[in-house]
Amino acid sequence: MGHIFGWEVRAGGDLKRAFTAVVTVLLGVVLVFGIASYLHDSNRQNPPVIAQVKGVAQTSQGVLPHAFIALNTYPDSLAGEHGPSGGPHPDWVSYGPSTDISLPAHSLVTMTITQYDSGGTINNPFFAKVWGTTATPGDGTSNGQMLLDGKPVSEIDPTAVGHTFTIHEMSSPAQSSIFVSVPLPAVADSAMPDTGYTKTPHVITFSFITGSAGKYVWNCEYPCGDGTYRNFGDAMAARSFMSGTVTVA
Ligand SMILES: [Cu+2]
Repeated sequence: MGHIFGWEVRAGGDLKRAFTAVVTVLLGVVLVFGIASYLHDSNRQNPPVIAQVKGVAQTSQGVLPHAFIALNTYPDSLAGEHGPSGGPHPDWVSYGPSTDISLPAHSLVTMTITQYDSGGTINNPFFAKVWGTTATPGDGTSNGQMLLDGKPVSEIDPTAVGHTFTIHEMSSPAQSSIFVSVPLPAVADSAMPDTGYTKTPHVITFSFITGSAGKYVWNCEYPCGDGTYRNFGDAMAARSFMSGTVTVA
């Protein structure tokens, strides 16, 4: 007779069978916890970045609250929402501090993106152009432009794109339509340090007007996810790196 977790078992075959059963159950538990923690990590998200209203602005739709929000684009995942360890894919490119953003309804939103990543030729030059923006008061831009490192532009070199920030039109009668897309130029390879981030990122500022409350999605349209599917894999094929949600409330 032997005892395994209080069960009386006969020596020999029964003991072996009981041992095998216990090991199988333990392996199952380890596997389930492993998968759960992987899924938890891969869905890790910071709280949304919330645009802050600071005063009002004169716009084509009259005087509106003027909200400001800032995001960054990184050549890895070490500075954004995946935590200082970078989460499950520290070498994947990412937006931060979060890929979920929240904007006030019926407002002028001015967004600044600081772009630390390199890049290359975009597959679709449509996304090297600026779409859907309105003039940012006081910075010299017109409708359809963005401010790039202090200069108003309506497009960038399609052979030197780092990422895009593209809020997608949602075909729904229940919410206002928004389509905004801005290209973020690549930092030159010569300016990309071996470790840490470039001291000379590109700074892109643009504005757009929100409508009534709604939920939208955005993503990067430059195939920046190394790997499979002609660089549309990895970071481009997962949540919380190059895509996220826009909540207008
Ligand atoms: Cu990208």
